[in-house]
Amino acid sequence: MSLPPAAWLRILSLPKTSRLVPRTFPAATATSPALGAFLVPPHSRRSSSSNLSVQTRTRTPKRPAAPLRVQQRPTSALRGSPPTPAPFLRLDCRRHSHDQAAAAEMETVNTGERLEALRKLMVENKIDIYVVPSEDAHSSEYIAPCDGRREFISGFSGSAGCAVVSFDKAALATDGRYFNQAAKQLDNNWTLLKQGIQDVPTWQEWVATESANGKTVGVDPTLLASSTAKKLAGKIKKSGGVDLVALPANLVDQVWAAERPPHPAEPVVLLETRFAGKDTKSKLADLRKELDKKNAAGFVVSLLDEVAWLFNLRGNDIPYNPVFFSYAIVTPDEAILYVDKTKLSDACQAYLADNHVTIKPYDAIFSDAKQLGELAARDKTAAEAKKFLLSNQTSWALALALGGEEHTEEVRSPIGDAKAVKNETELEGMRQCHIRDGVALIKYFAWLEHQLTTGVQLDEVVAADKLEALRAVQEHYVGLSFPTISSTGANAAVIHYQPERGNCSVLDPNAIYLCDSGAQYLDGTTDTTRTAHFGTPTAAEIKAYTLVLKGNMALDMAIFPKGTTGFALDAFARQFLWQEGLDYRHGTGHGVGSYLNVHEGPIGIGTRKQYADVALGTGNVTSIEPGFYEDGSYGIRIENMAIVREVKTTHTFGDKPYLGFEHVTMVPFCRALIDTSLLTEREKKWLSDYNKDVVDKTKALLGDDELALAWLEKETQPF
Ligand SMILES: [Mn+2]
Repeated sequence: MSLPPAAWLRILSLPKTSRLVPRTFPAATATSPALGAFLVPPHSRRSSSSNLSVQTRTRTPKRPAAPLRVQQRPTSALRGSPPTPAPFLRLDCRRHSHDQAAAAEMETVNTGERLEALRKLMVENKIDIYVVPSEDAHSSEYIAPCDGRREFISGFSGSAGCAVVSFDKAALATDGRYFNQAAKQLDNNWTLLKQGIQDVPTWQEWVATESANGKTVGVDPTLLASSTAKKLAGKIKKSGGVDLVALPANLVDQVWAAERPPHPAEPVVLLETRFAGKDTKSKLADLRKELDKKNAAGFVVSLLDEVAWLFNLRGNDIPYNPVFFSYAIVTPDEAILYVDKTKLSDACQAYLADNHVTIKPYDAIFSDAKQLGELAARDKTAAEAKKFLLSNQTSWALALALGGEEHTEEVRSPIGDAKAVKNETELEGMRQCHIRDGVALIKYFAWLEHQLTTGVQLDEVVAADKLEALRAVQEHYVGLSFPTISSTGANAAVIHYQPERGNCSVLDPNAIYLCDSGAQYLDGTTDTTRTAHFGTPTAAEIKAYTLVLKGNMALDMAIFPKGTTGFALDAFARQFLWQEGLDYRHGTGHGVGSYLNVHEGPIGIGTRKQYADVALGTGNVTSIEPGFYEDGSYGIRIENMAIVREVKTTHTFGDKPYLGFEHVTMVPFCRALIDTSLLTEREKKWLSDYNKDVVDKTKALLGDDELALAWLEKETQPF
């Protein structure tokens, strides 16, 4: 799966001005310069219909651009689900599946009263314009329902965008993925700012223009990165506005009041060292070494997956991401975890005590940060010498509390860097969970082929449900790692397609079927895409699939010296498409967490120059996922997960280690879509070896599933 923009912003931890574009996304937009980082703009949809032979109900998805991983909507299942007892956390599948109560989503919301209430509060707070970002206080890729402020005030439910409100105007900025959806959902109080379209202002420009003649702009500083706030304040002043003001209370929350969903309070559990591979003591010691190298006063951790990784804890506060609301501060002699203590099991508390971690309430981070900032200010020499390090996605509120630029320094997170280098336990977990995940996928494709070739009608969500059920019985399964992209025919060309229950297409047995899905297991996180055809594919589909597969194999087989970046490697995957004048508008690979977020930085493989900033290294895990999309007709993507390993080479020019990939995904490719005549002997051997590997690792786990055994045999014949 590819990533949503916001995620990449923080994942890459690059200066905002130079972020990578997430995979699906359209060119950078105002809300998030990263939009389009991993993915470049989606193809503009063609109006001409495809020549699909069957009556596939190809419809525009309700959430066209929903980033691969979309924000979940609150459902009754979500609110009512009792927490599963420790030690193993089971994510509520309903909450984490495509079973969103999404039906009402595309309806226009009347925002008149909400805006009126907000404007009243703006008067009371002496501001003229109010900014409502999409993000939560941790720059999360997915947000909890209680953080859906931008959706509440504007009525627009897409995952990316920014709402800005003045006394007589309201504007919603979003990117190309969401133009249709926003146009449908916004009522006539709102102007849609189509980001990336020529002459349409970014929301920052809109705010700057509207603030001319001495207007004051307000924002909740917990929801804006410090660097974004700084730039915005500059623009406002430059165009004649007064300033950007950090308001202590969130105005939208006050309007939302009792209707606002509660802050999640899901249990937090310990991830045993047999899965994590390294204890918190050692991780803290490594971090302190980094702090020492940088002569830093401490590191403030505000990204939820970084906190979860550092303390070997997992939670369930955010859909698909096993994280929990928290912050942490690590200094040379203290480690403080800010979390609602009632969420922590006894085992967690004992573990934290054993690792010399102090627990404080979640909200106490701000007063503590303030105190630390004041201390640093008092001690002049120390203040001169030592600053607090912050990830560049840390909120403006935290940076302000610490005393602003004078006492803080934005860096690429040392925890993010450490987390991306998996230890041997995590790597083995990654291999093992991909075998179990492969078993589920093999059973699924065998079942699906049988259904479709025997005339059974299935829609995209019903099919995805079956896959989820097959995964759920696998050992160490916790939940899905993102909403399954189950797409037939032309829907497969919509890179971030997400089928909607009860309102999606019926699978066309004679069209391409693309399935991009993944799961969370205690020992790892999976993300696999396979494209299949259960009937007679067209020559164009076969050609395109074969070119994409060749690209996947070429990157998988690449050997490169230590220091090589994902930017340099990207062309390995595209070369065969390029030779035909074809390409795809998304990145080629993203890092993945170990039973953590499916999109994880700082590494990645793609064409943006920012991918040149971080070299791939031993222990990194990345996806390899080239694709090709024929709008209105079909889409192809083939995604394996791979570990970066040192390889043996005849020489070692430059006295450097040479690196290569070890794929861990174990699911056969679609034979009906492979044109063998386009393959070299080396590629045929690679495929035969891959198939043998898949059979060796999964066959014994298929039990007496005759359908799966037969399908596996059929799909893995040597080339
Ligand atoms: Mn992926």
